[in-house]
Amino acid sequence: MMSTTPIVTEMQVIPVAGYDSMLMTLSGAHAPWFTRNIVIIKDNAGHTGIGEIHGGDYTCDALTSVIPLVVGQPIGKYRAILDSIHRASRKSDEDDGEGIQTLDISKLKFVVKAEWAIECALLDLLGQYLGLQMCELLGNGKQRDKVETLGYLFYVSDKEKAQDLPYIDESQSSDPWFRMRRREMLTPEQIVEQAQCLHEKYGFRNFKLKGGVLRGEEEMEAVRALKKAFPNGRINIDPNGAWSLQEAIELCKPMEDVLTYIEDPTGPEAGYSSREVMAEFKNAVKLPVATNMIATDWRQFYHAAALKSVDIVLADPHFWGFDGTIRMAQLLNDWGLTWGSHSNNHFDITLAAFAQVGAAAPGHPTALDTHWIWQDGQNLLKDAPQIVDGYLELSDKPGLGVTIDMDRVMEANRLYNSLSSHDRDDAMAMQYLIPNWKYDSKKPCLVR
Ligand code: GKR
Ligand code: MG
Repeated sequence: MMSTTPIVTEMQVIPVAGYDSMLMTLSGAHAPWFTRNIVIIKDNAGHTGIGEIHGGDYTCDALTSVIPLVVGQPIGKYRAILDSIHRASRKSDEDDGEGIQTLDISKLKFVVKAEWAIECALLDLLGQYLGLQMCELLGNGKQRDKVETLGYLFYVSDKEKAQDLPYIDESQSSDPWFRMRRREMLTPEQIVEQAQCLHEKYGFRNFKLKGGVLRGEEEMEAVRALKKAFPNGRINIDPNGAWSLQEAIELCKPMEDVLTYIEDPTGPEAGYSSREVMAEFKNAVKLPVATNMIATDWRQFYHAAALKSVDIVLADPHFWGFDGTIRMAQLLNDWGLTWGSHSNNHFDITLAAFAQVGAAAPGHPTALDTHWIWQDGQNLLKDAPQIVDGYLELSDKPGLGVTIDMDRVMEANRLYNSLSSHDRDDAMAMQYLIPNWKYDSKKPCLVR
């Protein structure tokens, strides 16, 4: 009889919430909380595997509905398990296929694939069974021991302007970054202070400013100030497609010696898709172009690659899966292009997963995005990975290499259950700043 790997005995899906700052983006202002779904899978060898994915009832229901396809299966057949989930899932009637090329965040749940949290948990179990780190099971195996990450800078609004909303207060913290991250930061000087504080705490030398908030010229002023403060630093900006093609060219041409890359400068316009518009942008401006908006699946990537619209694909494992992300990293490396990862707000289980994919990506990935600095301290792990000297450390233990803290998970689940809505809605908090504010993919959120 063929020998088998351990059998899955149990799969739990636990929705959780954590606290956030009033971070500003094209979509509006982050609410006081963000939500995620945690998957915990146990096997009959006594191991526990974990994964984390975006929050909300849509993703939670998708995960819960496939539990029967996972329990009872041998972990070594994880590819067949994922295949059975793909075959069983069908496109939602609400999913118009646009993806997030206009950063309509109500569509994010269609770009995120719930089953990648299951893939993570199964690879965690398989790694523990084989005594190998998860990165050894991906692509060509481990490429590095630590993964470069960037300091993700955000404009932050004054939470006192939304007094009904219970934003977390850390003004009494002994940690300078924890105190700073909850207060208003809207000027170029404050963005530089933010970067300096992050450099002190985590050692970042690379920074990305989330744009789409103020007028493009004002945001470029902040980018110039950052470059002055960190002359050897790699500085990027991501306005999430807020600028028209003409505006993007005018803003970015003078920045060719300042920016390292520009992320999603433009979106769809005048009947052209953002893949076409970004190709035209690339003809006009000598800057590498990154995206997490116009290539979020293989079909979109086919068109983006055919049009040469991008140089850097920020292929996030929550969109592409672990196997898919590394497949993308290999392909980009073979073609002389660059892989990196996008992020949304997340807990430390996702941080540990970023360490594993970052360690397995071949070539020279660009420093990975992570929102975790805005959540640092709200750990769901007993041994959260650390960012030291700008690098995310990789656990040397097998699998994902970390241990879940169930007390913290259940606390985060209680917070989730206390919320009236589980979906991200950046218009809600934004309306405290600008009454009747409505999302417009072509207008920075504070420009109305
Ligand atoms: O978390 O507000 C945010 C980001 O703006 C997010 O929505 C984007 O998906 O960070 C992301 C990006 O790089 O486009
Ligand atoms: Mg982006």
